Amino acid sequence: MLSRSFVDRRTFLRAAAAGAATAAVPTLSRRSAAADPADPAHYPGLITRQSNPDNLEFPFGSLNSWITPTDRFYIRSHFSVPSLQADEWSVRVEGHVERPFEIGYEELRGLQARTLVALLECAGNGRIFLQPQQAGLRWEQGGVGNAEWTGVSLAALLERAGVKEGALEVILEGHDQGKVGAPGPAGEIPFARSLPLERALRPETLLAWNMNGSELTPAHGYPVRAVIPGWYGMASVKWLKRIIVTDRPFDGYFQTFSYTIWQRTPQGLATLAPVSELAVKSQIARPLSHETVAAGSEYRVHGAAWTGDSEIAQVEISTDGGESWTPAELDAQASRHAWRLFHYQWQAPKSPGDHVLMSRATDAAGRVQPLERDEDLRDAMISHVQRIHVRVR
Ligand SMILES: Nc1nc2c(c(=O)[nH]1)N[C@H]1C(S)=C(S)[C@@H](COP(=O)(O)O)O[C@H]1N2
Ligand SMILES: [Mo]
Repeated sequence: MLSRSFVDRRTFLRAAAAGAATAAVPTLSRRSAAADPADPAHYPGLITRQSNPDNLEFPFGSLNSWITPTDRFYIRSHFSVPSLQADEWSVRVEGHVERPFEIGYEELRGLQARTLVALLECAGNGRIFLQPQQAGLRWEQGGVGNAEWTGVSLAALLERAGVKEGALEVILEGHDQGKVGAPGPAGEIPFARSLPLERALRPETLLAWNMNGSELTPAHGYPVRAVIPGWYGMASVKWLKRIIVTDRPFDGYFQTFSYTIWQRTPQGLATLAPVSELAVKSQIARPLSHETVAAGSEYRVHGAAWTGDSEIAQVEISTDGGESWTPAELDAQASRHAWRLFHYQWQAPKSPGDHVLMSRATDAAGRVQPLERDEDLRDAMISHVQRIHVRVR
């Protein structure tokens, strides 16, 4: 499930040595100068988890559409939003290439465009459910959204630059920067993540300028961001500045000190790997945890399910704490790398009582959402089945 080119690097040993500090929340260096069209300090419809830098989540209980409207799409930023102007912006393609070049906004938008729907989920979504509590943003269920993106395949730019023999990864660097605190580098660093070359060359790996049919908002990466369908959100670098092809692994802060998980080698050793492909997961939007449901009523249980490089094959619901499971109905709207909405008509018992509802997704590759948390995943990839406590009265 994870790229082998990312595994077994000696530098992860250094990161491992600093393990306890990986959850440190980066501090910011300055207040955002950029403004969303609406007041930047207020994002109606989102729940604030942190201000300055602004991190906000979608109230998942209000899920009512396949596409998440832009003003309801979660925001995850490590530093303050850079103030950028499309007509002054350009991205540079450099490194292990034959012909490094720079391309501006208008020229980029003139290239062969693709539009696709893709889900982004923060690797920390659901962190509040972890026991013991982890440092880092306490996302509930709303660090996830499903949007339509328009842009150009990163592959087209890499082709123009001419990737040299021996290229291994492509680093995406953002315009935002700040201090991350010890044990990170002492000075400011930009947000940056690398992709294996194979992933960078997939046609659906986009440099996007539109979200849901309009230009990106400042918080979501204006003027141009990467969208890496099938991977956790941290790979979809916003406010793109540079694209650097390398012939060696990139061991940046955001893929060694943070956004990493433990994996087991065939010999049973633990080795650190960057978070990459999405795990199969479903979330119930309603009922909310501890919601009261009228005894004897017909209740529409609903939510969303998603996975990485596959498709949702089935979502099952349990209304008896996991004793028995019944398939939910999958809604018609489906596309690869998007989420799939589901619903289930629950006949609430006639007598009062407390019940535990659960949803469990399976994808076409045969992966099943786990019932228990895998502690090797540290504070990321929180995909285990959640127990929704409901009171029938
Ligand atoms: N330049 C930059 N890109 C970034 C980030 C960031 O802090 N800086 N955060 C990443 C993370 S962790 C996530 S989950 C997604 C969130 O994208 P969104 O804010 O548009 O929802 O952006 C990613 N891209
Ligand atoms: Mo994230």
